[in-house]
Amino acid sequence: MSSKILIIGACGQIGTELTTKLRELHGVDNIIASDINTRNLDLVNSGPFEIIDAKNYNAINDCCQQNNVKTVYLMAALLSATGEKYPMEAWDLNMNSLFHVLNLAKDKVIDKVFWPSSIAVFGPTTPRDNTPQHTICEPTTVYGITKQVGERWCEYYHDKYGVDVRSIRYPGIISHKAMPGGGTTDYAVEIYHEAIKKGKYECFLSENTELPMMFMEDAIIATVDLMHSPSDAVKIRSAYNLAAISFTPKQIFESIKKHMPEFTITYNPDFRQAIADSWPSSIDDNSARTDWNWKHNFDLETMTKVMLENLEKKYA
Ligand code: AKB
Repeated sequence: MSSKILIIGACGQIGTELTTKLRELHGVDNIIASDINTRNLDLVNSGPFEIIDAKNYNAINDCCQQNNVKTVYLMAALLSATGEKYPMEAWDLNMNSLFHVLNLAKDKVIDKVFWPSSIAVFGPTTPRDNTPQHTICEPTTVYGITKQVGERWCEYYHDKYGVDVRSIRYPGIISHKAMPGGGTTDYAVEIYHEAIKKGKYECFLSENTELPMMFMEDAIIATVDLMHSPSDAVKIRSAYNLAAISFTPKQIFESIKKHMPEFTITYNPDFRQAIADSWPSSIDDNSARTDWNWKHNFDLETMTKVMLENLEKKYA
């Protein structure tokens, strides 16, 4: 049986587009998409799909053993805002799912793991501008703590057990297909939907809150390129800083307004403001650019154009 790739959390914002890309690259039959439910019917009905709870070691193990899965992308997680509401659930899901997959690699059931980290590993004591790869990480959210600890475990499993695990510290990801859920950077997706649907948006962050962001197409290319790089090129086994664009709510609003002059915005910061304030405004990703030739393609203006064009069609 040819070796397969398993995506856990395939119906989520990144999982959805990662599944499509991997199906294109490796053939539909070689990619097993999985999630805890069938919330994305297009994805569920267009290739192999299994219901898998990322917290269930036996379910992941059975799927890998029965299908000759050799690579796992673990995309299931509770994000920063949801994690603050359900701290123990976030810890439970984010940590145990990672241990399950790392242990399958340690036990040689699978060969390779992708696990997403995040800019949430940083905290208020981290240098905010052009945040270095190696710097102070004192996260103040549960999500950030799980990502920071997860990075330590990834590096540990690589160094002690030879596990081929690879990771990226994703910034906020913007896409027009699946919605993000429970993050602090979600406003940068919601704003495009509301612009098209209602012509106005109430932002839960203040107008000058600058955060690192990236268009989905770039995030998917980065993920696939990192996973396809030769092992000795992947020098960082915790997680790579990754950057594309940084902007504030005011700047994204102005970018949309160029296409929709009637669009209006109001600001009503909530508990997510404190999370955003603890994160960097821009990221130094030189290690990724040097080690595996990462480069981004989308800036704010090109992203706005593609987002509005696609959402206009979606809501037409
Ligand atoms: C979040 O806002 O929680 C995520 C992230 C930056 O990891 N999008």
